[in-house]
Amino acid sequence: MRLDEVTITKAIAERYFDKLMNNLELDVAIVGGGPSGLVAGYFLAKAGHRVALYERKLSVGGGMWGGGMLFNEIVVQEDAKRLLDELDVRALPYKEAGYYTADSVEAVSTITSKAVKAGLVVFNCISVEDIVAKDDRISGLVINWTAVSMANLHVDPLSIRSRYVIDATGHDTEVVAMVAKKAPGRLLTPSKNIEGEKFMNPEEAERLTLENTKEVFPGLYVAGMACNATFGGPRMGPIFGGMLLSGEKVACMILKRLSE
Ligand code: 48F
Repeated sequence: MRLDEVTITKAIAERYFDKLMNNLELDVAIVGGGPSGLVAGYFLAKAGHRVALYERKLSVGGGMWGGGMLFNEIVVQEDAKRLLDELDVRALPYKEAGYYTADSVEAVSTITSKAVKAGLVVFNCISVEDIVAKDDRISGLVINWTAVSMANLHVDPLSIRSRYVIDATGHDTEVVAMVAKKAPGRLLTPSKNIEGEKFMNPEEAERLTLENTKEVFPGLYVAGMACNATFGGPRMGPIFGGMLLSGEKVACMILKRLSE
């Protein structure tokens, strides 16, 4: 067989455009491919919904690759160990009871693989730069190539429609920030605006991440570190149980809404 460069080009272009066209109207759009976004995508896709994840960078995984200060190990507490089991990530018990460690490269690659094989469609190198809202409810996302903003080019974006959106963008809680800017004083937070992340406190942060995994504007949910930034919880450092549990919780909440 002779390999032809134009056939290779056609195969890539056609397959990508099929993927794009098949994912313009979604049940759930996830912004951010860190641990919380990937886990949410896994559970939503596993339940049979059309769900796509947009990640600004070339690779998904967010803050998990680097473990703590580039030591590529993550810590997960007892409560979330069952999720590592479900996702086929090997967890090693630490000598102090209730703590487990996992190799961060195995964690990112295995969770991503499980999510994609469950049906999650990942669009990498795409940044969400705005939201679509109709009748005071989020109804979609405005997307553009990350390379466009990196090169500071003046290029108009495209849009997709989605019944629900998850902001899993981490510390910067970017989608919520877009809503707060365009509809000030309308968030479902105590101050009606972004509360802002607090000092490091792993115990409190892990509890509050889960508690604050919820709808923050009609149609828009927060997951992972974005919960703490939005609702005013502390940061927790390289313990990842709360991120995984938050991804599972947001998926369960949206699955319930989708079934109503
Ligand atoms: O920060 P990130 O890993 O989010 P997370 O799931 O997990 C937080 C932990 O990694 C860690 C921690 C707890 O242990 O404190 O920080 O809450 O991943 C967020 C992802 O979102 C992408 C970003 O590149 C990263 O991979 N992202 C952020 N803004 C956008 C975006 C955007 N506007 N469009 C697309 N992707």
